[in-house]
Amino acid sequence: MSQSVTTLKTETRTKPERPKLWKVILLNDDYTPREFVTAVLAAVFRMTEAQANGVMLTAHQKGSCVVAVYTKEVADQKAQDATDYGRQYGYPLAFTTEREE
Ligand code: TYC
Repeated sequence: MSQSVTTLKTETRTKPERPKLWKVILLNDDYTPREFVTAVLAAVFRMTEAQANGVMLTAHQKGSCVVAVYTKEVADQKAQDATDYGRQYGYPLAFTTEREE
């Protein structure tokens, strides 16, 4: 009589983790000209002038505005680039990053 071997395979499926995302946040200040903020947003975050103007106005009126969401490395780099841009012209323009819930 031939022998047969049965093996049972258990497969554990784990849902792939969603990559954690980070928000880039624009902070209002009293000194940076509005047009400059709009230009930086358009250049660094590849927004249209109209989109950039809307984000600038929200930060101006509310104190801050979420600009975009990226992986941590990209968010940190963009926030740094945009902040540096203002610094080059002597403006206190500031961007921060915050983990998305
Ligand atoms: N509040 C600035 C002004 O009145 C304009 C400004 C808007 C600056 C948004 C920063 O994130 C900002 N000139």
